[in-house]
Amino acid sequence: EHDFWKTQPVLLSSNSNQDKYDRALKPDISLEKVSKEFIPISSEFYWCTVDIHKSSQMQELYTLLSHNYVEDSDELFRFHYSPEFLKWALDPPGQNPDWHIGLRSTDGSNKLMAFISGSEIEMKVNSVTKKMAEINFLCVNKNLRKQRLAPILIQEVTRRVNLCNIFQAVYTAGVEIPTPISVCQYYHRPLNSKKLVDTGFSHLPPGVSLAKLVMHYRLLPESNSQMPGLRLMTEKDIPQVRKILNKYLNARTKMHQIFKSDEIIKHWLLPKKDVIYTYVVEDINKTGKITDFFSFYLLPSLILKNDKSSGLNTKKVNPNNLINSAYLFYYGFNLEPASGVEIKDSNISYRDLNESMIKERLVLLMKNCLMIAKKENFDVFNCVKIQDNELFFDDLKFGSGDGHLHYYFYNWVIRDLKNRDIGLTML
Ligand code: EN5
Repeated sequence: EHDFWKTQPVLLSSNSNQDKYDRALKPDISLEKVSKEFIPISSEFYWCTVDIHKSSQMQELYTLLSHNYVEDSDELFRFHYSPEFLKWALDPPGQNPDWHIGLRSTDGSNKLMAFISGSEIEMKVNSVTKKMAEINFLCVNKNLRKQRLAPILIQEVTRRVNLCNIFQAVYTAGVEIPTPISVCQYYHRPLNSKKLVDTGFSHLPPGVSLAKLVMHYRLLPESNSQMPGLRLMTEKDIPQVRKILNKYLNARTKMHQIFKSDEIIKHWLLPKKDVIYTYVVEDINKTGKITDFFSFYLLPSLILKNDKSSGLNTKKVNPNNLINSAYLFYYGFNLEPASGVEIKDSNISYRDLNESMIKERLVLLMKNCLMIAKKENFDVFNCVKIQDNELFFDDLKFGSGDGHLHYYFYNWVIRDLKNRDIGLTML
């Protein structure tokens, strides 16, 4: 059990009471002491870095993930990241290309059999600010499972991260390994009930007709809840969005990225068709002043079992074989000028605000978000129970899913966090 994690700087159980928190388990090591050699690997494979700027290599990564990445517990759906999405997710400003690590076959085919990625992220956790590696897209070809390749990929990315003088990492997984800092449930808001029921993503409750269900989840765009001044984010909005986001995360959560530059906000939030959608609310009385924003990304799921589909067996992916899921990314708001609310002291912090004011604003903002996702033809709107998300679930008819997202640190000990203290969204 956990033969690999036993050898790593992670706590092995959540009830291992520590005398000290907010600290590393293993001290930093100097550059000379970090191995300059690849982690040894079976002769069936060789190490490579995947050049995501070469379309042929990006295509190989896309294919590996499309056939072998994360599925739900019943193996009905598999995440289907597009090449454009992967380019966005894997190439933030300052990205180290050596942190796109692959294993290829030595059988003569050179086929990409496994992958892991890292990117540098400035994190604030409780009161400590630290450079960490954000690890994602760990994937091993299905036919090679049980060969213990994941521990080797993790050790190789650890080595390459250590070479850059970074000794902590943050990562998420659908499964439980030693030891989560928080376990957060997925929530779903149907937008296209017929397709969701047809594909087994959701079920008709007993005694409820499809027509009744469609009615229940309808979103009327002509309702009085449309926020005036709502529009797509543009370049000019970047500095204001950055300020709102950093302030919101710092005030409302205990572990989050610090968005250090406008360049980083531009990368993560400026709209990109079929990848990232960000909307801002511009105050109609003060031209250009942004009061709120929200964003979501497109991550389709491939339908694996369906009479009408044959999954990936055909050469091209049939769009009918995909569920178009929107995932909530970041949001934030200034409460001062919102909905007639007057606050005398402009330095008032979010913590001092009545929870119900935050809830009211967020329900309105997220209702607008759902209406846009519906208009953009998404089938379902997903998010995890982190940040202030639980405040809008009931009002906006989100229901809990059967999946959980576990959050982890490597070589960093903290006391468990409540779901609402998590301020990091990973792709
Ligand atoms: C990488 N760093 O399990 C980490 N998804 O609930 C990746 N369930 O879609 C970690 N099983 O509940 C990813 N429908 C971990 C998640 C892996 C994927 C996963 C779950 C999340 C999911 C769906 C489909 C379930 C199919 C059967 C689900 C119910 C929807 C229903 C709609 C109406 C209101 C109630 C909920």
